[in-house]
Amino acid sequence: NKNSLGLPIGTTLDRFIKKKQDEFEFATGELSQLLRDIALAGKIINREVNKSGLLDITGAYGSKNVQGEDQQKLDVIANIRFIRALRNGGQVCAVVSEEDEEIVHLNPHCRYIVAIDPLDGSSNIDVNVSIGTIFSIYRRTSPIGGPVTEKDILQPGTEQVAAGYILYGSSTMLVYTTGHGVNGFTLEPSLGEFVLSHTNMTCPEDGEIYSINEGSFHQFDKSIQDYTNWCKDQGMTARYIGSLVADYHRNMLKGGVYLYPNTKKAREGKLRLLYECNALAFIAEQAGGMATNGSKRILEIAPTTFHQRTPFYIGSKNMVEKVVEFVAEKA
Ligand code: AHM
Ligand code: MG
Repeated sequence: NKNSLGLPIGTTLDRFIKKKQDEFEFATGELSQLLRDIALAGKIINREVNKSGLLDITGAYGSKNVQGEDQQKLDVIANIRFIRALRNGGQVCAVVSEEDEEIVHLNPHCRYIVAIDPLDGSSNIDVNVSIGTIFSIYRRTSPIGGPVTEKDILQPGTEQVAAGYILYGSSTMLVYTTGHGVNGFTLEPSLGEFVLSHTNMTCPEDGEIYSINEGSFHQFDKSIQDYTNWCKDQGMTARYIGSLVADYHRNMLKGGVYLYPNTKKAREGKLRLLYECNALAFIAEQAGGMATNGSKRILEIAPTTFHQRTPFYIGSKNMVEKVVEFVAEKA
């Protein structure tokens, strides 16, 4: 029941991070603090998510909450909470978020940049289905103390220092990597602590599950249409929650492939490179899986804009390679 660090199942996230810092990884402790801040934000968002069905009820008493703020949608609340936690934690100079058009500038004397989707799976928020938070951490390349530049933000995924996600599912989990394997922590609600539950997570090389929104079939390129038909010929299982984190997480554990291709409506695909795809691609590779846009490794795509989209194929290695074969044949 011990992982490679000799830490037993049940170790709290805080202790795990501390132990890693002591042993080899983050000399200054700043990254450790940042990871703890993200976990704290996750717990706060988890609390909001859990009572989300009650928001309308409390809203019925008036459109303002106790602080006099207007009642807001959960994804907006999550963004506010997340950025507040990062600001108070004091390790981050800038945030790029799905919820903010522009960069959010925090403390210029800090080293780290965070890219986040505070609450992904927006169509599932109001219907009590799993949703997630996705985050990537980068080191700025410009000098500490000066203004954060566009170049600091537009780094390829290979430069991630750490990345992870929080899944608000039947239980709440935080999964992250710093480039030394992937570990998963489950929130123990009565303690309010994430505890180590999944050590050195790996993704099976093969699987039976394919996850794609087949309602858009007629909008796919022929290669992806052929691929989904091939999946059916193989007798595979279709699973699609419509929540990237949940779909990815299931496939990583069970073996499967997730596809969000370019479509006639979404010509570049739908998902965002900086705060949706890169984090999951880093985790997938650390777990022995693979992530591509069809012709290029996701982590090597050089971003040109903050909110850019990309076709996204991720999951079990052999299954993603099969998708690449189909895409290459029709190119
Ligand atoms: P969002 O950022 O607006 O929530 O959109 C991202 C979500 C993913 O979680 C999910 O995989 C995908 O959109 C589903 O899209 P679709 O409904 O087109 O299948
Ligand atoms: Mg999103």
